[in-house]
Amino acid sequence: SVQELAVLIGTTLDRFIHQEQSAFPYATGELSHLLRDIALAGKIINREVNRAGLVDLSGAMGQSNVQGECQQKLDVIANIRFLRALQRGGEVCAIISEEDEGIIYTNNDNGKYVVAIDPLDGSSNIDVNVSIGTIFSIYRRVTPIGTQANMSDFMQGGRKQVAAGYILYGSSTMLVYSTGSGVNAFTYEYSLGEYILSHRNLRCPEDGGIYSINDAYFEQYDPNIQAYLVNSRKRGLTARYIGSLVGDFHRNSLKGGIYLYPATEKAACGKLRLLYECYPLAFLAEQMGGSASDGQQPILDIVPQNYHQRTPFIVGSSKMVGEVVAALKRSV
Ligand code: AHM
Ligand code: MG
Repeated sequence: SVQELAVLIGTTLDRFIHQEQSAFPYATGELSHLLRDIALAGKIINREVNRAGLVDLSGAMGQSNVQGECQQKLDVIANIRFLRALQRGGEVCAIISEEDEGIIYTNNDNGKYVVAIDPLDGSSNIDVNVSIGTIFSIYRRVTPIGTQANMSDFMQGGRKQVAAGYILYGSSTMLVYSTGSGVNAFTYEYSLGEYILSHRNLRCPEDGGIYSINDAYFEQYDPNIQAYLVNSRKRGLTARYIGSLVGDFHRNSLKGGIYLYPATEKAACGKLRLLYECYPLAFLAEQMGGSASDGQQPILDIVPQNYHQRTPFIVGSSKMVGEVVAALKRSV
């Protein structure tokens, strides 16, 4: 059976979640369910992502889906899938998504958790068969169970995340997450339809040889960032930039490296969003022994003000992030 096969090749996500939950005798299992819901929605998105190249083809042939709607963009589809999964799951009372302006209520006021999510990040890579990802962040609500959730549930700050993670739709599909006791990665095995534990307790190398930044904005960066980049070239670092945050983050976490999206002249706070891009990846980075900063303070210490706020983002190997932060401090 599929179960037996999975046992042969390793620990499945479900088994791992179950084991992790059993380690906490008072855990009620809702967070486990929630993680499973996200993983399941990820499988569905994965299928859509894999078929993306065929979508235009069916459009060209005049096909529409069962509801008679025209094919929708993949990021819109991903948003619908995740919202539906979280709504049906019953553990979540409210959601913030990159795709929606305000709070999305799930009609489950008894849910204990709220989720901030970027359903499909890396928009410029979606239509061209390049890695993209889902990023999620989970909090236990602070408003009373049974009442309507509100902004305060989402404005707790990055250190209050109870879990965070991403799904990378790359050359293979991976779910990487942490509940605050290390980071584990699961690779999706297509024929089994299971995520299999492939990287136990991921650690980010303290130092690395890769830097990832959009070099086209060089002239717009702070002179200290410019100096850091010039120096990086002299030191013989190598440049890797997909323009897909999840992919760039994943690579650098495994190999050792730094990702930077600093402030530019046009965007004083950079581009990336605090709640559903930077907080969750910063949480993972710290859990892996790496670090994440906005240049002044750790990302997780930023006090949030609104749902879609942006922040400069410097993340990766702790030594490299430290060097950039030190360089920026020299300018003030
Ligand atoms: P998105 O949320 O519209 O997809 O934008 C986020 C993406 C990141 O994945 C990526 O690191 C960055 O934007 C790339 O931006 P740029 O093209 O300015 O370098
Ligand atoms: Mg995004």
